[in-house]
Amino acid sequence: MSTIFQKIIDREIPAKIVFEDDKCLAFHDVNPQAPTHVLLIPKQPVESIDALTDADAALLGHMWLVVRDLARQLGLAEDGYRVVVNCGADGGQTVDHLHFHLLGGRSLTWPPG
Ligand code: DGP
Repeated sequence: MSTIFQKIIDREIPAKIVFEDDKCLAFHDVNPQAPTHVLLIPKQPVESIDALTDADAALLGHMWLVVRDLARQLGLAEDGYRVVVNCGADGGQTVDHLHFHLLGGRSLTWPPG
């Protein structure tokens, strides 16, 4: 089944895209929880962290480096930021396509709810 994020990859629905390459896509979250809230997703349809395989190691390494660069480009690196990946029902995952939340622009509290 095609998720809302697959529809964004396929340009079937609009999103405010901030980065794209052959492996991944980043766009602003529609319901931001911080002044900057961007989602980074792989273009290949991986459901969640739990669905990852050893073959995805290079993809994940690449995505972390994209997060690093995005944080710098969005002006978050100096003051800091948070990267969150929700997994499954108890983790609060609502879209079954792996996504990294990049949050910043304010001081974030801990622990999460
Ligand atoms: P999670 O709860 O971790 O599965 O986060 C899903 C996020 O996806 C949530 O913060 C809201 C965001 N989201 C859901 N639908 C859309 C959409 O159609 N467009 C955009 N830009 N973000 C969406």
